[in-house]
Amino acid sequence: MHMRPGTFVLFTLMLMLTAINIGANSPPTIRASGEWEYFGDYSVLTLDLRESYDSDGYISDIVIDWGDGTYLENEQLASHEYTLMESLLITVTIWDDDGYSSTQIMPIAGYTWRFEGTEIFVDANGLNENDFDFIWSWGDGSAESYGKLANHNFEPGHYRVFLEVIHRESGNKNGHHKNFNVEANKPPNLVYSISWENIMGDSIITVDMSNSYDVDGYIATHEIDWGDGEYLTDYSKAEHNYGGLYKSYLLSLFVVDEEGYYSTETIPIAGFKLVERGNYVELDAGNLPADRYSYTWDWGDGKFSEGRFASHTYSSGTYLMKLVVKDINSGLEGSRTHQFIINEEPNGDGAGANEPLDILDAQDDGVGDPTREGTFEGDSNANRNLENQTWISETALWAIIGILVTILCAVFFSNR
Ligand SMILES: [Ca+2]
Ligand SMILES: [Ca+2]
Repeated sequence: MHMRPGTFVLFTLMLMLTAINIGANSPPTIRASGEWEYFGDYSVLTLDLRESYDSDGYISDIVIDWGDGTYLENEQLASHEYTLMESLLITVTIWDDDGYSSTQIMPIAGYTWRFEGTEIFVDANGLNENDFDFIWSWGDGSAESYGKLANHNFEPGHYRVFLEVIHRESGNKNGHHKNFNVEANKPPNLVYSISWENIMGDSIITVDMSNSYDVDGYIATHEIDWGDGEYLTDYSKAEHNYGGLYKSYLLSLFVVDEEGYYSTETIPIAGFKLVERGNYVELDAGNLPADRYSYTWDWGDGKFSEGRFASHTYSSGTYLMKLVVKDINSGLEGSRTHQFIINEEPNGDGAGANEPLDILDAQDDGVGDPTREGTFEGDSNANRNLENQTWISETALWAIIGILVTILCAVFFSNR
């Protein structure tokens, strides 16, 4: 085979050039800097790659992986929004004209938080604890490192919590701070509704406190004192039978948070005993403290009476009588209605309207107390810890007194 010398020289030169080229090409150099702007619930990072270069060629391709599933190609100056609720990794890859590439990774610090009372619980999510360090500076002089999950108890005050995430291998890092106002524990908010049903002459009340909440913790217990000696704990919704409701009661509701702070409300439950003599009625609403509760009787005929005891003389007709029992201080009230149907019954003696009227029918109309809803935002009273107050029902008190008397008697007689 004959080869012309010129062809051989060209071929050799090409081989040499290729070899020089392979041996000499440098991958591109990445120079990145970032700037943050903060906008309340999100932040914008502007990433500047314009200082990046290729020493022996030119940059042909740029890919930015923002770490949240989105990418951007061929921008040297790029902005991206972050909520900073988790730690992320930005990966920048740059290719040169020879198809060589360089990659740089940059962590982004972010975290979620929640408070239980004055204690913060933080979670940096995302990145792997084997490759990254997480350093939490609490803003009160203390700091701890290395975990994605951390918690810290504050004194009430204002704190700047700083998280720094460091990539161990490269040393690349990013920090992010959030400001917190830490306040003393807030009492829970009592939200309740009350509904009535009258079944076979019994008054059944349903109390629902399940919408109650605690802004800085959780509700640990719900308690109900029905006011008739019955007491219930650990139910947010419950039903109770007040029977014929022959007197008024005080229904007390409690919600207690995990730190023992509580909110309470006491609602009057209106009830009465009824005595009928012809068209004359006598009522007794029971013995709630007279200085704290008012009783208003709306006879349904345009007339009103006040006080625990009341009496009224009706003329013939149908009347919806309503008793309202009101807490003078709180304004909370309970009501109960009763329908009187009073007919003039001629007895044949011709005396007509001057005859006593007979009550033909006096029945509970089942209206009862309409469903009420209330919210309680807490007052100075509610800031006290439950531990400072002994809650004891009247029945329990008498039971304890009974036991004490029995013990004293036993001691007294055994010593004789
Ligand atoms: Ca190059
Ligand atoms: Ca609380």
